[in-house]
Amino acid sequence: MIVKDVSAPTVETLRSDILHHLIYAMGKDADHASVYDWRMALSFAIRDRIVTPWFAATKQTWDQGRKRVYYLSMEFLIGRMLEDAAINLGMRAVAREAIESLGQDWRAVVEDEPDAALGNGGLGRLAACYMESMATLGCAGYGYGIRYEHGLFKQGFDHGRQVEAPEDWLKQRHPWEFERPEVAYEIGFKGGVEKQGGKSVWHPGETVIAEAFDMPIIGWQGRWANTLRLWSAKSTQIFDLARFNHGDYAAAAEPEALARTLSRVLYPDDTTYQGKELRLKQEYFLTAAALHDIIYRHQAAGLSLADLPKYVAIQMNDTHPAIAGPELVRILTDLHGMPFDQAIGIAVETLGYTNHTLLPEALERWATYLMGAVLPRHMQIIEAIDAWHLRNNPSRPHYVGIVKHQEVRMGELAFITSHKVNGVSALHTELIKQNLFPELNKLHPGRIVNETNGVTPRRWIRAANKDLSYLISDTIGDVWEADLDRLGELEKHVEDKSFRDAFAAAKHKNKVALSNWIGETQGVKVDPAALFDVQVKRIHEYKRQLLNILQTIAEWNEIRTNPQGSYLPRVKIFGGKAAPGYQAAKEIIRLINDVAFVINNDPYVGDRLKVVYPANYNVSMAERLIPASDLSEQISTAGKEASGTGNMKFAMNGALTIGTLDGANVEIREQVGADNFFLFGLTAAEVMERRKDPEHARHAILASQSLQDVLQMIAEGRFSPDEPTRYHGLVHNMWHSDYFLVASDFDAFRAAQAEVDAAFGDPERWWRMAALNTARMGFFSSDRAIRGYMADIWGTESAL
Ligand code: 26R
Repeated sequence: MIVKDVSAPTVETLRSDILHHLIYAMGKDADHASVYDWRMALSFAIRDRIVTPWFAATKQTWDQGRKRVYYLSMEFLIGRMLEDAAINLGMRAVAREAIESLGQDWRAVVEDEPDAALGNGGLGRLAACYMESMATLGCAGYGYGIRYEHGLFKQGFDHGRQVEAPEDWLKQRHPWEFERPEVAYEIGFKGGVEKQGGKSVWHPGETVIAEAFDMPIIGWQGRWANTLRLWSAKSTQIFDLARFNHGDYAAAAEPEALARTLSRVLYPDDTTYQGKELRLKQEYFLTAAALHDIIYRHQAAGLSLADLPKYVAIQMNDTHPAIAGPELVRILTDLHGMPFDQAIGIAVETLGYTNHTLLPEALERWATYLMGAVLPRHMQIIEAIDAWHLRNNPSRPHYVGIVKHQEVRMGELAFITSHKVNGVSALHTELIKQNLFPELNKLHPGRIVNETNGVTPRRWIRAANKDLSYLISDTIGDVWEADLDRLGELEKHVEDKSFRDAFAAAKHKNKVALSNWIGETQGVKVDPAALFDVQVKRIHEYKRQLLNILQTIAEWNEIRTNPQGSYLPRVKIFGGKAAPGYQAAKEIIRLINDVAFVINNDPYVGDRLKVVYPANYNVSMAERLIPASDLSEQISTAGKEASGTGNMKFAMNGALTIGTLDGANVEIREQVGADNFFLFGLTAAEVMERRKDPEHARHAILASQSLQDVLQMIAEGRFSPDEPTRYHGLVHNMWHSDYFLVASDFDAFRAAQAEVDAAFGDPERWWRMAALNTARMGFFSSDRAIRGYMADIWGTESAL
C-alpha cells in the first residue's frame, strides 16, 4: 500500500506556502495581488501536495509490473479543479481558513478558475468522472486526450437567440498542468504507401508534433493519483527563416499556424457528424500520439510486444479513437515486422470499445476517399481487417462489414477490433445487441457487455452539496464518499422526522443560494419555497426540452383561465447549449426564452410560475443547480438516451425524477422504487410501434385539447408578437412529423406533473421520497462502474 502524504497541513503551513508561491511563482506581494494571483498561489500550494502521491503511484505501478489502463477520449469535461483537489486531499477546510486569513474570499478565489470545458456533454463528463474513480480505486491508468486551446464555446443569448463566443481557458496560466516538451511524437498524414520487398512503408505528406501536457488526477484521500495526458499540436518546422528574411512574415509563420489548428478547437457538435477532414485528423492525432506513448513505455520496460495485452488495456471512448485498431496493427506489422494475424489478435485482446449513442446521425462514418487520402496506409489495413474478419467468420444474411457503400463504418471497425464492446445502461446494451449490431452480436456472443454509467460522489455530492454531505456524515459516519452503497444506511433514518427536516433544510439552504444567484444574474425574483423543476443538458430534439416548454405553457393557461385555483408555485429552470449548426435545437432555445419573457412579465401569474434559462450551462453551473433541485426532468423519447448521467446526479442529491423508461432512468427507478419516481410516456417498444402510424402526431394532437390550445397560441404569435410567424415551422412540424413523439407523450407528461404537484403539496411524503432517493442511489457511483470495467473488460486489479 502506498504511503500517503496527505495529513492535511496546518493553516499556518499552508498560509506560508501560499505566500511563498504568491511571491516566487506569481511575482506579487500581498498588497498588489489580484484574485487571480491568489488563486494561482493557492492552486500551487495544493498542487505541491499532489506531487508526492502522484510519483509514488507511478513508481509503484512500474515496480510491480502492473497492467495499465489507457482511456482514450476526444473529450474530458473536467470543470474546475481547485476545490475538488482540496477535497480529495482532505484539506478544503484548511485551505479555506488559510486563504481567508489572508483576507481573501474563498468562493471568489474558487470561482475565479475557468472551467476546463474540453467536452460537449455526457461522454466528456463521464470520462472526467471515470478518471477520478480510477484514481480513487487505485486503478493504474492514464487518460489520453487533446489539449484544445478553446474548449466548448461560450453561450450567450441575444433577444433569446443563442450566440456563440470562443472559449479561452488558456488565456491565463493553467496551474494544474505540467508541460513535457521532451515527450513529443511526430504524427503523419496523407502522402503515399510504398511496397518494399513485401513490406509496406508509409511516407506521410504532412507531419505535426504532438507534445504532452500532464495533469495529475488525485483520488479520494490522496491514496493514489493517475495522469491525464493531453496532446498539443506543434509544427515540425518551427519557422521559415528564409521567408521571414524576405519580409514575408505571415507566410513565415504559416506552418506553425496550420499545425496548431489541429488542437485549436473542440468540435462543438455532438449530434450530426459532418465529414470534416480536420475532425478525422484530430482523431488520428490523439490516437497515434497515445499509441506511440503506450508502445514506447511498454518497450522501455523491456517487455515484448507479444505480451502487450498482459500489460496494457486500451479503452476507446466511443468510436472517436477507433482508428486505434488499424494504427496498432500498423505499428506491429509495418514498424515491428509482426505477421498480420498475430498483430490483429493482439489488437483485439488489448482494445475495448464503449458505445455511447444509438442515434444514426451520431455514428461515425468516413468516406473511403477521405480516409484513403488522410490515412492511406490505414485505409489498406482497414480493408485487410475487414477481409480477415469475413474469412474467419461464417457469413450471415444481414452481415454488415466495416467498409460499405464507400464508407468506413467506425462502429463496426471498433466492434471487430475489440474483445469487449459495452453499452452504458442495461436498456442501451440490449438495444445495441438487438438493433445496432445484431449480426456481429451473433458472430461474437458475449463480446457485448453492459457497464451502467456512474458519477463521482466526491464532486457531485461532497463538493457540490456541502450541507447534504455533512448531514449524511452526521447520520451514518463519513466513509460513504468512497463506498456509496453505505448511503443505504440512511434508509432507517427516513422515518425519523428530525432527519427528514434536516434533509429538507439542507435542500432549502441550497435553494436560497440559487434564488439569490438567479436574482443577481438573471434579474428574476424566485421564491425558494417554490418547486424547482430543472432540465439541464445539451439541447436536442430527442431530449425533448420542447415537451417541457409546451407543458409550461399549458400550466400558464391553466393559471390564467382559472386564476382562483390553488397552485403550487413552480420555477422552471432550463440550461444547455445547442450545437451551432443545429437549427431545430436553436429554435427550441429561442422559444423557451420567448415563453420565459411572457410568463415572467405576466402580472396575473406572480410567483406561481417562473421560467429561467441562464446562459452558458457548464459543469460549474451544474454544481450550483443540481443540489438546489426538487424535480429532475429526464424526459427523452424512450430508446434514444443511451444512459444519462445528469439523472444520477439529481437523484443522489435528493431530487425526484420525472422521466421516461429510457437509458439509466430504468435502473434508477428500480433502485429508488417505483413509488419514488414519476414515470410517464411510451416505452421504447411502444415508440417503435407508434411510429408505424404515419399520422401519429395529428392523432395525438387532436386527442389533447390542451396541446391544441398551446400550439394555437404559439402559431398565433403569443410569444413572438414582434414576429407572429416565427414558430410556424415548429408548429407545422408538430402536426406533420413529430419524430420524437412530443404530442404522443404530452398528456401523460401533464398527468405525471400533476402527481408531482400532489406529492410536493404533502411535505411529509415529498421529503420521505426525496431522502429515499439519496439513500438508494449508491449503485450509481462511478466507483461501481469502474470496478465493473476492471473486472469485465480490463482484467486489472486495484493497487490499493
Ligand atoms: C460528432 C460526433 C461524432 C459525436 C457524436 C456524439 C461526438 C460526440 C457525441 C457525444 C455522444 C456520444 C454523447 O455524449 N453521448 C452521451 O454519453 C453519455 C455517457 O455515456 C450518456 O449518458 C448519454 O446518454 C449519451 O447521450
